[in-house]
Amino acid sequence: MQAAFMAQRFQVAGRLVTVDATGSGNVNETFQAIFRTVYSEERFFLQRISPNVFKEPERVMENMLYVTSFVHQRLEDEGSFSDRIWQLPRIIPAKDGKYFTIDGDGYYWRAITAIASASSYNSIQSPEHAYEIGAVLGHFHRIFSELDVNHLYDTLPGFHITPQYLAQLDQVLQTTEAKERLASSAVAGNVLKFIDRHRDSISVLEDAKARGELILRPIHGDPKTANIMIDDATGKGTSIIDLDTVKPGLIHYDLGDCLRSCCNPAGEDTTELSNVFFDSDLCEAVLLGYKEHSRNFLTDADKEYLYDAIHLITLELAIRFFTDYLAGDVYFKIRHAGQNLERARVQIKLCQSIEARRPQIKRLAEAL
Ligand code: GN1
Ligand code: MG
Repeated sequence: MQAAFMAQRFQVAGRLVTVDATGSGNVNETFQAIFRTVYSEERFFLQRISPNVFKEPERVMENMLYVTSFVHQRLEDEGSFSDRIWQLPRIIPAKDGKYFTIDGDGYYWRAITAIASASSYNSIQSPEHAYEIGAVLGHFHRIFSELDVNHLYDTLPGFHITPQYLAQLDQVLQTTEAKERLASSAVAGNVLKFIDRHRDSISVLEDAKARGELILRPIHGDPKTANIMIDDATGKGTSIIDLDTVKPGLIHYDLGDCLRSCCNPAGEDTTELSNVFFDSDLCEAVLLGYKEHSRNFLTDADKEYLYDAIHLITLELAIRFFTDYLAGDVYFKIRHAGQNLERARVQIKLCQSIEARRPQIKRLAEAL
């Protein structure tokens, strides 16, 4: 098996015991590998970076190296003052000293340490879990804000620039394949109608950025529930994982993405649409954790656009899943046909629920 072969190219002591696909993540191929020596064991993640998504994998790894080196130092410096041991995975170098290795077909592989005795969840487990997710995002935003944005490559141009996703949808809609898929499904037609009704709100964050009200800062890019590790022993958040999309952006992309993910108790891959809604109590818990651990990092302008961010990033993900469904599933991995359309419907249902709770969400933002 190729993953087993690639796992042995990294600087890990001992002999390979198993390497299993984890099945999580919508973009990269991820495996968990176990190596053993006569007295210890090491578990780590082995990943094949998606070439459909990341066109410059070396830059992704350079960003990751810069971010992890900087953050590890900061976590150590602050260690004795903090209420817990904050963690961040480390890149395991290949045997030749590089931070990736390339297989015979040109795919990039990397190895990343696993955060031990901690778990991540695809959907929220409790209000305490929501608070801890907010705490982790707030903590890392505070530390990430000290990174020099000029040192970070934009590894995914257009990522979270919502008007560009809409333009891509419009382009895909011109293709024969998309027209056929649309014509054969009333559900797809309704998704498109919903998106069409929201065209006016698509550039709300980009416009605020252009007016200088919101500024570029280092962001995580993908702070969904599944990317936040919770310590099994204490129940506290301990780490944020998946550093592929750390890059300059608006922190609203992160806040919106984290809240759309955490506040939908059904999770984003459910097929039970009736269970999907935006839970504003969970939103309050996330924001409380965020506020305490970011140490009041948000400005008034940041708070002003919080509702828009939650609504927009949810709508954006609906557009992204829907576009990929129409294009023949070229970006997000699927486990069954039609999954990207199902995912788009979940985000639309969530968007409707966010709209219905606009006053509550606005009040929570004002109270921050
Ligand atoms: C993708 O691969 P994964 O699961 O980490 C995507 C995010 C989406 C997310 C939705 C680089 O993340 O933007 O919000 O799926 N990542 C990329 O689950 O496009
Ligand atoms: Mg990701």
